[in-house]
Amino acid sequence: MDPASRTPYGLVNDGALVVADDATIAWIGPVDDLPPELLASARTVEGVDGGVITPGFVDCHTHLVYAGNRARDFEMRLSGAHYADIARTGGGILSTVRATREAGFARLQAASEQRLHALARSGVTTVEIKSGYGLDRETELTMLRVARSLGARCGVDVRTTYLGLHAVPPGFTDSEAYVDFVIEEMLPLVAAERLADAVDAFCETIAFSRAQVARYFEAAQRLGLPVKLHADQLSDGGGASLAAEYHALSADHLEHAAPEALLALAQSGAVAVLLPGAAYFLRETKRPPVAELRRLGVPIAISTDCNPGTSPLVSMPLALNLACTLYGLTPEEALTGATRNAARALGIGERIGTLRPGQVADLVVWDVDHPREIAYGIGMEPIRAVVRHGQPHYRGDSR
Ligand code: DI6
Ligand code: FE
Repeated sequence: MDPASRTPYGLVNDGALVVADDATIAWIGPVDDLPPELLASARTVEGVDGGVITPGFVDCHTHLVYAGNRARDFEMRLSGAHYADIARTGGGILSTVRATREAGFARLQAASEQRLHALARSGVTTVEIKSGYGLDRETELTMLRVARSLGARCGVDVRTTYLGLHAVPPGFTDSEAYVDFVIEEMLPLVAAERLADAVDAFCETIAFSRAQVARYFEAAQRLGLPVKLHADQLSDGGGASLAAEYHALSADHLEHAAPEALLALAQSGAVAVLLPGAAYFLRETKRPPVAELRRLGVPIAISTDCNPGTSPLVSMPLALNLACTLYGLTPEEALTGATRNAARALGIGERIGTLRPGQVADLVVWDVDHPREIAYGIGMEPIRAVVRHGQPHYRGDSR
């Protein structure tokens, strides 16, 4: 699918795709236009009769490294408790922090690996993984190391994000003192060990203020680390305009974003990452401003937000379905959001996310007649194969 072409979905009928020895796409187009010398020099030729090929999914916002689960919170919310109340009374994120601190590297790796395998089977070839359930020096570094280790184990490219400002951990009575600790000790350490590709923060009434996040972003940028933000998920905390001000790679969630902040977001070039799994699981009825984002031309990405508290979701096709049913995205927008725009949200759109020459050959071969079927199924994952760096990786058992 060539994004430059104007056919819906950029679909090429009766197409051919050539992978070079360096695992990039060498050529793509209608099979009738395939230069004969390319076919003659090919080492292997595979037919995908009747199938559809898309770029591999890029899951650009996950918290999949954690221990334990939050089924108890789920039960409490269904009996009337609110997410923010559970968080304020030591449940929520802090209960996952306790479990994650206790787990240690090996248990954390084993639990997280299962989730990443599930995502990979659902077509994900690149994943972003955040820290943020350690919130102390040792466990945050362990989380980032576990995240990095999972790439080779699951055959997925991993981008790591240091989520230092996720919650104020026990032992800090004052959130300012925790922000100081993160800025003075953690950011320099994470940067020196090259453990993170970016940093993130939770800008929210129950988490960190705009001023605190601004201070953290400045410190991160001085160390050369790109920033992104959990913006206006539960309330309007000025997150969208803050993300714009600091030229964040992405502003994520945005359910409660102020309409006047969106123009600044558009001008900043940030990607809006929408996370319908969290809206579904929290039964949030406030919708992100999709029409306004479209009107302003803000690229929209879709991700699972895989995490124990608000989105225990390990399927990208299901995330696409939720984006369509809950947010009114078209199946085509959802697919673009999970590939091209998600790659852009990670700052790696030059290398992955589309099918064009020069891009890495990360592909999904779908057992469908048309790409609209990818977002259509609820829990269907009609995957014939996932190809990573030009090599068949997962073989599906669809149909
Ligand atoms: N927003 C989210 O949706 C997750 N983190 C965040 O900042 C939730 C994390 C959790 O509840 O464990
Ligand atoms: Fe999140």
